Amino acid sequence: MVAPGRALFIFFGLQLAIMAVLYHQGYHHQVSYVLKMLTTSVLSTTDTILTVKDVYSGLDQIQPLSPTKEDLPTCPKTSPFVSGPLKVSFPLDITLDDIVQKNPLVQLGGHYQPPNCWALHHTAIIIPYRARRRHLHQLLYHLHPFLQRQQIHYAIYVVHQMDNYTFNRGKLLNVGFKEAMKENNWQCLYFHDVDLIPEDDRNIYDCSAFPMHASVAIDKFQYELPYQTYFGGVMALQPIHYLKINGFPNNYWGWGGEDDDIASRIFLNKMSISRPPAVFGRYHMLKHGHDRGNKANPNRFQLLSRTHLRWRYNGMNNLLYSLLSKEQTPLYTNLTVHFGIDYH
Ligand code: BGN
Repeated sequence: MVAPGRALFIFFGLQLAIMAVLYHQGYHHQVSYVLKMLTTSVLSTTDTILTVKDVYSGLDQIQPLSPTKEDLPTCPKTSPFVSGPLKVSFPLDITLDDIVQKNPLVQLGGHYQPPNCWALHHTAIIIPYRARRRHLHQLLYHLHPFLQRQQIHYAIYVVHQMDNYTFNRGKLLNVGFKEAMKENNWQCLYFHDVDLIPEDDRNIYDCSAFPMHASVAIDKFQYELPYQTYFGGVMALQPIHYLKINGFPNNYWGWGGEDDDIASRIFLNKMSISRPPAVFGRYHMLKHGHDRGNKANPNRFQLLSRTHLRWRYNGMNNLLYSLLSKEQTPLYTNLTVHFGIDYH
């Protein structure tokens, strides 16, 4: 009699051998299809074993430890509050006051440090914004506890384009970078669309050796990358890398292309893009109609074809803006900017 464990081992060994032979005989597509099916089913089974939690669950256990900060231990590599898939749901008509009540440890300007250990990660979140109040409230409701689960030191900056010119996401992100770095020596910057809600807290908001594309599986795109070099939605860079590629281009007015441009800048600088596993990098996109002042940019194809010639002269080193106000609100730092008629 063969022990059941051993029989299973032999069975899988045989399957693998058969697939290797088939692959060798030219059945590449069929073999990769079977392998893909197997890995997705294994990953989805492990995912269903993990229970889907409320993003606030367990956070009441985070309490200040000792009275002197010097005595604090370093936070563990893996936070004990990280658990896996999270529920994405919001109370009806959330107000900012409700979110403040639910996040008592968040300080003015949307700053947070774990109260009982020294954080290993120091991350600024930059959100480009115009006229999406409900989405901003929903994102703040979810993102604050999401980041606290990860025991990160963080702050949230909302960069608000306050004029009637066409929306300019790239330029807003450059402003966010500049203003956030004036405030603190952040090690990592997350550039975060207002309508993307992370669905799994194992998607840790820290930086890696290469620029990171976090939103790899968005429900709107059936939880798959729309194309291989897609770098939109939520992405992160270390400051040194952001400056090396000269940040985002400032001259993409309207929808589309600025994310492809920054991806090109990364490749032109001989870096590659890191991505979390697709089961971690899952996002729900909040529904919205057409944004006024953000129609598709007809020049984006031509601009993109010239990135290799222009990236050195267009970005952080020619950024012009007027900062109308910088306001520390209880849940975020609000940077209001005006670009004027500046077509850099
Ligand atoms: C692409 C857009 C991106 C956008 C994604 C996903 C362009 C440039 C022309 C090739 N790029 O097509 O900006 O993030 O779709 O919506 O339009």
